[in-house]
Amino acid sequence: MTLEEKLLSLKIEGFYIEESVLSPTQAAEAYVSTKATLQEGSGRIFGSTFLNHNQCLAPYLAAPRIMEVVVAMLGSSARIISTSGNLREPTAQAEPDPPGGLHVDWPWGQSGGSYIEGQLPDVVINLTTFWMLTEFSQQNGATIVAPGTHKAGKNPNGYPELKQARPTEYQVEAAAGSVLVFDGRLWHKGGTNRSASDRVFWGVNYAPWWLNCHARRPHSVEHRIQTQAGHTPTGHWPYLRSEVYELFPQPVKQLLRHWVDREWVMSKAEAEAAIWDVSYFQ
Ligand SMILES: O=C(O)CCC(=O)C(=O)O
Repeated sequence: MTLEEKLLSLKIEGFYIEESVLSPTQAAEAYVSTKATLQEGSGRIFGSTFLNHNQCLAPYLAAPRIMEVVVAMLGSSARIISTSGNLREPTAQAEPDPPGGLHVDWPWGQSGGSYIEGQLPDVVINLTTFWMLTEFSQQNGATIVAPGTHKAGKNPNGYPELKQARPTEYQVEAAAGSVLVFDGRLWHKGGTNRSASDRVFWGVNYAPWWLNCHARRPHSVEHRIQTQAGHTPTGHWPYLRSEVYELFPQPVKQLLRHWVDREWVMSKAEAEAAIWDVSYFQ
């Protein structure tokens, strides 16, 4: 697909599939590594900073074919705001999930905390990418999307009437090493894994520099404000450890530098200087 074709798909359907971003060997190695880490702990420990615990995908996160789309959609200062490792085990359930039951993720989702309220703005503020470390198939419960729903201006979270099936629901099938790229507003869900093996993928979110993610960080001012408003943010995105960050190639560092512990956290003295330093007003 050309860049124009990809952007058109994102605009009309809300998603496209980038094939062979990882070679079969790279995907297989990342699968083994990701699975081993996920089996060590729980999602609660990892938060959405899975990179602190596993770095196997880091060398690829600024892949040129992904970045050309990210930059075209979100600008040249776009950055990665969350990373998660996901393992979907086989289930004994014989039937696939019934249609419906779709959702969108933060900040569009309106069932968790710190979300965009009311009518959703018609603007792309994040691209979600699912990096497939195993194949995605109907049999193993590949992600299901409802094309075009990113334009709905509403989302299904918390609205029972919107949880109905959409006639165009589509299950994304692709080989390991592919990346599903979608507009963060797109309604989606995981299917039922009726195969004999796990389905493993990373979720990586890209967003423009101006998207405020602090509500996801415990003890931040925004987290407290949202909590007081009754929207306690669920899930957390701990800072990226600097010793981990140092391992990454420069183009990947560019995407992650906003997230590193210590480096960008204002000390009390700096905060006071920012208030009183008259040179800021000149
Ligand atoms: O399991 C999947 O394919 C979908 C996961 C999902 O819906 C999500 O991470 O928000």
